Amino acid sequence: MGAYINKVLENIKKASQPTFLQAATEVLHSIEPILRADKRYEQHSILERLVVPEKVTQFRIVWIDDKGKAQTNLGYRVQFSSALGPYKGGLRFHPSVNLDVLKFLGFEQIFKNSLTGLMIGGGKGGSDFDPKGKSEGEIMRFCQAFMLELSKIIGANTDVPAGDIGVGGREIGYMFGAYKKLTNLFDGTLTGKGLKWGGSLARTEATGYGCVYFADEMLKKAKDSLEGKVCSVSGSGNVAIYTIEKLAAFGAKAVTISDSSGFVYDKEGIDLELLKEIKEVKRGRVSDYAKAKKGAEFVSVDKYKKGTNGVWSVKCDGAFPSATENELNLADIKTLYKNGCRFVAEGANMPSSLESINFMLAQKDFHFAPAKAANAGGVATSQLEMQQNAGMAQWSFEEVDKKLHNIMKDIFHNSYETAKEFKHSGNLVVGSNIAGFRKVAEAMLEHGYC
Ligand code: NDP
Ligand code: 2IT
Repeated sequence: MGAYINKVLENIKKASQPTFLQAATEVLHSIEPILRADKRYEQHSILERLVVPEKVTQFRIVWIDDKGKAQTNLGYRVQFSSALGPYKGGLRFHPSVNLDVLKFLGFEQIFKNSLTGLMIGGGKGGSDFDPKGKSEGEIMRFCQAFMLELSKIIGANTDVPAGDIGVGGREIGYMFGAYKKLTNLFDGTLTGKGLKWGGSLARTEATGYGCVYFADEMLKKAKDSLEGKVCSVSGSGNVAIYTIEKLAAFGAKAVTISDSSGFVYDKEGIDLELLKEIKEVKRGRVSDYAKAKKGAEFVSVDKYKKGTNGVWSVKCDGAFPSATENELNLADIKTLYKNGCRFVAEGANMPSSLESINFMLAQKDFHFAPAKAANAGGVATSQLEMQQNAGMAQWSFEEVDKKLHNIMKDIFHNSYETAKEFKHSGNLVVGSNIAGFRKVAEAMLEHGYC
């Protein structure tokens, strides 16, 4: 079976896409037990088919900056798998976006979406556009220009994008406005919409809340709880903010936030109202938080020890990486562990390197909640938004939040039981990847070769 997996990975290596290769390596090796138990997957070339996106669209985006100059960016949509439903996944606006990054994100999305138990396929898109330092008018014109092309390939029953890094409620609003005008449709083609025009209550909070619900379930299984835990959180965007909010509701205390300029340590616990004001209203930086909050300390990235992420040098009981991929490396996890950290719940996509995952799985007294399972609450609630749109309904916050909580509990138990079934008790990487894979692979077998 190892030979089959390596053959598929060799083909990916040829494409020189290191981030996608990393994601595929983790998934393919961890599902080896089911490939060995059920030979149909190899017989019907499931892996070879699964690692190739069904369709990739790359397009040019031309927009006009405030000086009247035409600017050009690249736009993409990777429609990876429609085995379980319409393509579903976010849009990322960040200068690091390229096909490699979007293939990794789209690939992860297939299994994550499968784990939610809802009818959604996997996809991802975005642009190398950098929203930092852009005016409101520039953001709007970029979003409109992006939608000019994207609108041709998406639809409520075809492909339903949402937010990700650099894309929040404001950008979804501008894109929806353009989509509506271009297509003459008012439907559920984007999720994360505003509450007055089809958005779901609790979608904004869903990824962070979901990640904490998952961590709570994981700790409960180990006869422990979040109560009284000191937690380190990275990032300071959508996922980080609502992780911090829900941690407080569970009696835990988040003491860090970060961005690409540095991190803040606030021993007293992050002041959520201040953080929301700085990030959601003023669109500021974490250094502004340290300036405004007495006792909070800002450490800039140039002070980080080489090859490490400073935010993980803070002593904590548990860590919630919620910024970006590969932000928690082997040296970081060793520091966290040495300082007493005993669990990690991934809010970001692939924040931990393969080496750090292996380190966590090797510790008997450590609990690791992998991204595909732990951060699935965002996309799950997006699917609840699609359900509400299809029925022209709006559910209450409590109703959506309750459904989200139940989905996260189900994902935990499904992953936990699947790991046990395949003789890897407690290994949620194996459990979640096999549980996610099995459903997609079965659908592919039933659909025939396509
Ligand atoms: P936001 O844009 O709201 O926030 C991103 C945060 O991460 C910012 O603080 C940003 O800092 C930081 N960050 C981004 N890139 C880097 C980098 N290269 N180095 C250091 N810091 C960085 O995004 P989200 O909160 O929505 O997304 C965060 C993570 O969660 C991503 O991995 C995303 O894919 C994942 N995710 C998001 C979901 C959602 O519903 N939004 C759902 C599931 C996963 P700065 O401002 O300096 O760039
Ligand atoms: O990575 C993710 O799951 C997201 N960015 C959310 C995708 C969605 O469609 O809500």
